[in-house]
Amino acid sequence: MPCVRAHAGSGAAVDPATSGPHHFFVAYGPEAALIVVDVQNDFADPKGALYVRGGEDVVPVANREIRRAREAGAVVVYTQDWHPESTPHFEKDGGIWPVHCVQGSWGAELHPELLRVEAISVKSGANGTDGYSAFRERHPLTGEETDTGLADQLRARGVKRVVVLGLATDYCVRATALDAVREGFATTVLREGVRPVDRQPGDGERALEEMRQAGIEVS
Ligand code: VGL
Ligand code: ZN
Repeated sequence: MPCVRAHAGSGAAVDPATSGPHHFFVAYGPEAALIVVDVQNDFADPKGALYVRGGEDVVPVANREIRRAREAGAVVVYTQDWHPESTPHFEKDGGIWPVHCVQGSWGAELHPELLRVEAISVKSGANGTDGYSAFRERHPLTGEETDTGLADQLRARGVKRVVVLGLATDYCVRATALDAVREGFATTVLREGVRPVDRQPGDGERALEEMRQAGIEVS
């Protein structure tokens, strides 16, 4: 870890985590929230049931952003995909996915290296919903939608803008970011901190383009 110190005379610290060419500097403040989407073993560990290629690489990015967010007084939100053993979300029950993130299982736990701070926790995918968005649950068979209450919780804390990272670009990150912008939050997706499932090649890139079209900043 390189040491961080001020340039003589300038008073400006060089942050090694954000000074490289691939790092976009997201500014946090008390009016911002960082939403860390589904950085769980089943997605982020190569032994996970629905491992997302490169999923483990988002952990250090998430940790850097969590630290920066907390230092600036921003709210942190951890989301977890949280399914019952049987749900129309799973292929064995008529859906499309292998069994993953079953409530209380190892796969549903947050990655062990993910930094834990005081935060809002949102668990979605219970009661047979797909649980892609942190803001809204949708049942795949009935189409019924229920609000998770996250938008109101954020507004109650004065949050105006959200930064989203995590897994996976083409599912939970996409759904969460699209709902965030619909709820009126200025929304940024941190490209370095997301990875796609890519069921079809290019799904991740298409999701990022769709997010841009919806007014989301993809940085
Ligand atoms: C997710 C597929 C199935 C996600 C959740 O977190 O993006 N993807 N369940
Ligand atoms: Zn799921």
